[in-house]
Amino acid sequence: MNLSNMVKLRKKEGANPVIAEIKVYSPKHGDLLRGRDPLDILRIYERSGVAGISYITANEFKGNFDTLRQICNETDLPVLRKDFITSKGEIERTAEVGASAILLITRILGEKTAEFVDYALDHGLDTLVEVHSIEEARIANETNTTMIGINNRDIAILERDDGNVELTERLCRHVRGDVVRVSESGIRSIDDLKRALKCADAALIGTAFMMAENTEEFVR
Ligand code: IGP
Repeated sequence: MNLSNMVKLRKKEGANPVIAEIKVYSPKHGDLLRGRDPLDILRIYERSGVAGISYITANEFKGNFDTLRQICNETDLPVLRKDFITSKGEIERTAEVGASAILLITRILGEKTAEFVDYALDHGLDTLVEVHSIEEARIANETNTTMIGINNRDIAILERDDGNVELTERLCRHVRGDVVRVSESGIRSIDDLKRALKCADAALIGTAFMMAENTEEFVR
């Protein structure tokens, strides 16, 4: 099942739909793996009943494509590839490795976003189009994307911005309602998650999940 349908299924089941990120490093918090194997984290996430897995392949986050391949091979859950995608070749590569979805960032792609969305959809991928302002929401709304992500954090200054769920609350009504809406970044607690899910269909959580003793309590 693809990522957007998995989110809908989890919602129907009464769970909190969470896309859990295997985040090995954060520019702000440093190493998040603490000696663990990314695949061990994968098992923990799977057992918690998350809707999908996210993995960042970008260098800035010490990610790599081989680990993405491993994750895709090792799980039946839909996998989202996160990166700062600027070329269609990267979309092809993402589809080939067996990922379910790809992140496309309006801040980077601008008016080319719609074309990249169609290209990804044609390659069988689900698309998560990321926005951080009303203007970017307008760009995302005009595409055929299946999911729109409100990034609570400003990617231009990376993780010097902690991110606040308040942005999800403010931007949600500017995002088309017929797509899966995802609140991304800066979700630190179950309270934050509940706040995000009042307007969004799903939440994308990295740092808090990498640090949590119990990820299951976020999901149920
Ligand atoms: C996860 P957090 O605050 O839970 O660790 O955030 C995720 O949203 C964040 O890593 C992210 C990201 C991105 C990373 C959102 N958009 C684009 C790299 C590229």
